[in-house]
Amino acid sequence: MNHPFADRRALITGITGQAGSYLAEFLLDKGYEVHGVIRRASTFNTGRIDHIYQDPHTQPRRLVLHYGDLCDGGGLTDIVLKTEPDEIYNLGAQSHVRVSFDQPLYTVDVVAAGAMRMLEAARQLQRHKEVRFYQASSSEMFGKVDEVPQRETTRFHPRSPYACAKVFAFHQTVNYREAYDLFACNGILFNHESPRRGETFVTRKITRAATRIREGLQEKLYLGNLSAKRDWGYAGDYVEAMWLMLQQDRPEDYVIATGESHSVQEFLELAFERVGLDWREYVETDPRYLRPAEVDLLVGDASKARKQLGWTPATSFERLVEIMVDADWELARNEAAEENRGTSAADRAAESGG
Ligand code: NAP
Ligand code: G4F
Repeated sequence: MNHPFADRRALITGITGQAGSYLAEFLLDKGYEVHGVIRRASTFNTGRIDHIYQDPHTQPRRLVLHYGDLCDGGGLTDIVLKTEPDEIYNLGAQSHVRVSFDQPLYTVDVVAAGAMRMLEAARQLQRHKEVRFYQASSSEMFGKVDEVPQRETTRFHPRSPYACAKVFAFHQTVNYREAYDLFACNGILFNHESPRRGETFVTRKITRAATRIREGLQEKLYLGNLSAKRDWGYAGDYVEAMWLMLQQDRPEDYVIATGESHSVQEFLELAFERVGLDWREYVETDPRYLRPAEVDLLVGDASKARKQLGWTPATSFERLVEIMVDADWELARNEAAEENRGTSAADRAAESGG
């Protein structure tokens, strides 16, 4: 097949994460050769990309993985200079806000210094060839919000070590653009979710629990603050915006959001309703999930992206909840079936005196 982007090469940090996996699919579909940075782990961590890695249409060598770590600048520079990408997407991060209060310095190393290490590597590559850089900035940077809705010009007021680190990375990205003429963009993305969302983020925690409770695999769900409001979109829609930013004539920063905000409780209501349960009977509050400083309300104004990139989100909040619940319900049914098979095997063994 003749792809218009068949001669393009992209490098993604965080390729094994939620957004990285959708972005890799998106770029491979466009014909890109995709390189990804993965961490060495004692267990498999490529579950979200195994289906594309093993896809015979992706081969030969259209998806290549390299061991690396955002804490290791030398290794990252080697990868960038070796792969010579046309586009770099820096999505790698310790991305959990609550965890960043427990591991502040580690979070800063990966998120803030990590972005800087990638920018430095890009700057070195730029001596030989043009390269474009995408930085995964976050609506968490708005924190204790200065205005509603939040747009590109809204003042930052970060409320966690994670958000402070993202603010640093944001400004360094702008600085490399201005100081070194690097084509570098910040995508200020509001929360995006999917069936591939990590299970400790609130949406996925809810959809996993609702479906597991429905299938008799779990009794209770323990949560923190139910009144926080977020602008939740679908991760599959948001990766296109990242790519579009790097296809423009000039590098700029863009807010990517749906423009709608919903509380954690609204998400709970819809998810439990979808499986025919009343959430009030199953949810309890656990102070362990509260944060030392909370972000109460996020809602984005993506009109710049709509006008300049032609980007709009395709998936509504209600549809997002359905997609996530339905995917987790299938998982829960399989788990329940597995458990029954295990039980009946054990019963048979007991009956036969085994
Ligand atoms: P995610 O699912 O948590 O994925 C994070 C990725 O970073 C994983 O591939 C992870 O590898 C990798 N990583 C973590 N520490 C690393 C290190 N030290 N060196 C190299 N790689 C490392 O996050 P996501 O939801 O896809 O988000 C992608 C990016 O967008 C992140 O930078 C996040 O902060 C940012 N962001 C996310 C949202 C959102 O709502 N999802 C909104 C705004 C911005 P392992 O698989 O090995 O853990
Ligand atoms: O799902 P969350 O952990 O996501 P949060 O903190 O908004 O951060 C996510 O979105 C950011 C973009 O705005 C990204 F930059 C970041 O990397 C990450 O992807 O929490 C959402 C809300 C919070 O207000 C939290 O306090 O849900 C509340 N919540 C209530 N109970 C909970 C829980 N959050 C989690 N994770 N677990 C709970 O039990």
